Amino acid sequence: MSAQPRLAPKRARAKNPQAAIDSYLNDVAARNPGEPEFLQAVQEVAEHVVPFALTRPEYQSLKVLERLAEPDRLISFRVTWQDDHGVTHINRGYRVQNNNAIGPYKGGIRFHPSVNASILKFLAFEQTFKNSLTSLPMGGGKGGANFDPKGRSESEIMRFCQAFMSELFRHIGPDTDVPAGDIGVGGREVGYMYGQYKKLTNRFEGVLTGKGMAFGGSLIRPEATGYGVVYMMQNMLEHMGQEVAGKTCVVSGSGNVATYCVEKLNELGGKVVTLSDSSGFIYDPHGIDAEKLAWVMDLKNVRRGRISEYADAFDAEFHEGKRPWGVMCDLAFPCATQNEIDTKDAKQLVRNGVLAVSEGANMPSTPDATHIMMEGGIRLAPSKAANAGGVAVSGLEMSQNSLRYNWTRDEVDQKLRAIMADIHEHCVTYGEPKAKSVNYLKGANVAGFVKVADAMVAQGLV
Ligand code: NDP
Ligand code: 2IT
Repeated sequence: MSAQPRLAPKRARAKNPQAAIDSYLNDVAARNPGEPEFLQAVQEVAEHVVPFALTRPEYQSLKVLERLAEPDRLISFRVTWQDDHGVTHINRGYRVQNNNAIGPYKGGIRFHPSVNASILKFLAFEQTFKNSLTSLPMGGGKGGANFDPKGRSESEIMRFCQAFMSELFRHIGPDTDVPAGDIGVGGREVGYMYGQYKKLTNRFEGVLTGKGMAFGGSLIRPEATGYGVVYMMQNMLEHMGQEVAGKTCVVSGSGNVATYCVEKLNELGGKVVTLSDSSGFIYDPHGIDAEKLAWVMDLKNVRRGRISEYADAFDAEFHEGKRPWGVMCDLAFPCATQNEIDTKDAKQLVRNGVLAVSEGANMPSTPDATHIMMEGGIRLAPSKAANAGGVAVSGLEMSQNSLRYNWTRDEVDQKLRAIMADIHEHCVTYGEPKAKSVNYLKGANVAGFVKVADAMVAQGLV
């Protein structure tokens, strides 16, 4: 048989782009009923990638886009554990291995009560494009469980992580699939999962990233996502002849991504006036400086408290049940969760004259909100580009584990800055550089797609 891919039939090549997008999305919708988040993620990519794929017949004949939207594997398993009172609990664990055309599956683990197949399939799909953008050899995957860590004791967290890994270990490996953290999973949980993996396999290897520094972690990995989100913003602002210094910034969330985003904004002379959690947001008109940020990190990582407590400790307002997008600012950084900016929020951001948005959370804006912001003149760095710094430094952690060596903080930070600058450049190249405003969404989608698609074509129908 010829190694050359077959050309698509003439009919397919002549298809008009909108008809091709509709047909692709209808097919994905029919195969994945009741999975709105997954469909949303595919839709966001299809808008730009389907028309691009129409120009390459081999992508069509080998159904590259269709294969990308059908995970290689979705593993679902029971997680059984006992709480401190001896009560037995059953949760559902997952690992979605979306695509490994350019490297082992790679992506975080989320522990949150909302976790289901749709959310993890959306995240694994996004991760495939994001990892490609980093230029490092990593495929796309995501995992998690519908476990709520809130209010759980240290020993309950440990037992849950061990129970989760007791099944996951047989599906992962340093050259197969390398998980890391995400919502509800940080250094503590990665440590417990690593310990259980080692116990079960008797192997000390780079099977997880985000590990502690004493057992194979990388400097800057905890900071990387938040720092990267700000480096992306810096690159966008430079492109517009602007800078972070002196800008008022609104940040949502108060976890890993949000807090290191604030740290970097402070370092660059920005003024951050909000943080949030699932109960509401705080508004501090004086700015969340380094001292207050240290207090927040202790609140969230040690005392495991609520952001409302900030308003009692400092001269600030707490807005219960609200999101921060109505607060006047120049720059916005959604760093909590998916769909946290809806059309109403987007219109408000446009009305407030916001210059640019850098998305720290995965898919934080609804599709309509994204269009409203972009059409309203806001420069928008989509999550798969803006938050890629986290997985990029995970990739660097894998490199260091393979080398059995550690780079310095400065070496890792320099590499992270270079990767984010490169991602920005790719977005500009593919995102209509001649137009008045760069379409970063289109740029990220197409640039992320090309490398994966070409690798899939080269590897044949597998
Ligand atoms: P954390 O668990 O450290 O923090 C999550 C924060 O978001 C908390 O403040 C949490 O509030 C809030 N939050 C979570 N769910 C909701 C919700 N449904 N409504 C409102 N607020 C919510 O997670 P991370 O900081 O790691 O992750 C934040 C986002 O960044 C996620 O979208 C994640 O996928 C993305 N991301 C993370 C990376 C990483 O390296 N960690 C890398 C790239 C992207 P509460 O405590 O009340 O739940
Ligand atoms: O969404 C993400 O990119 C992450 N949660 C980080 C994944 C990783 O493997 O570091």
